[in-house]
Amino acid sequence: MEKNITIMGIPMDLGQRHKGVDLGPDAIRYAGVKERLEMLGCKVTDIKNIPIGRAEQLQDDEANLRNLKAVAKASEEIARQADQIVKSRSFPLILGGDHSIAIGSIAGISKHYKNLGAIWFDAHADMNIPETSPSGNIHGMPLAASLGLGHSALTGIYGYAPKIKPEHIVLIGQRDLDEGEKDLIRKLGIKTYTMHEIDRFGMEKVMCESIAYLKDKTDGIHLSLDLDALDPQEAPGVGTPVYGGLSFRESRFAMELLHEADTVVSAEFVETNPILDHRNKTARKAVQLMESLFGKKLL
Ligand code: B3U
Ligand code: MN
Ligand code: MN
Repeated sequence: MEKNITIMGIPMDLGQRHKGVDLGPDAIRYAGVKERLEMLGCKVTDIKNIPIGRAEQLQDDEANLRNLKAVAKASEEIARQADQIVKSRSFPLILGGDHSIAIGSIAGISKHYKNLGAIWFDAHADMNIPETSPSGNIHGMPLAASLGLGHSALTGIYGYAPKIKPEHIVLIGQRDLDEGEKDLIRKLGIKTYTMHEIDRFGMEKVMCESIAYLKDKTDGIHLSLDLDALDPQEAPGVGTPVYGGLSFRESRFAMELLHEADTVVSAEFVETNPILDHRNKTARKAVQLMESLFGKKLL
């Protein structure tokens, strides 16, 4: 695992309807992310928050794509910044913000890899396109957009498409998929471990299989972790909680196995919403997961 880490905060809330997710990066900082990773021996730089435009100033009324222009504009800037971090040979540790930020982060990072892999921990699949989305919220679309599916204003971010191939993606923790997403997952043959498979086989098998599946065909793995992958009893500070999720214990074990595998090259922790949280516990869990990802041992 890389020891030079660059933290970038993205106070993005335009991809969904809840106030407060824009405060996610600062909630995670308040939970001590920099200090805790430094205690592990990492060299950590925090480039602070990337400014995100206000929706009101950017008129955008595309069909079933809320705040399209504002999200697209922000995505270009996120891509540029993520690109710079990888260029500087540092590990991009991106703090959201809603999950629409993944459109920009993957756009900036994937440029540096021939075959970027992605592991997507989420209660959802984020594989909607405007035609299938029940909400019009772009945070339900970033994985589809990265695959080159959906509106060209999102698929074409940073001047190229697609950013990632279906056979280089693993979905973990799903329990709330829309019909259109299910069809697309089946059609593209995307490797998916829903909560059913996690309960049936256990996290160890799921992670070992996922890592083995991506190992030889990818040259780096991007970790995209939506805090709503965790059960809302343990991580209540998210906009769209779904019961029956991962325990903190399983999630931490997954991070420990990723650390051992040593193939994660970039990561984002998204959807932390301190307004909906209890005493910042979701942000604190996020930081503990990061510690495990970067090698914290229990003994
Ligand atoms: N699939 C639904 C709900 C959703 C997606 N991502 C989150 N919620 N966080 C949608 O609106 O696309
Ligand atoms: Mn998500
Ligand atoms: Mn989600």
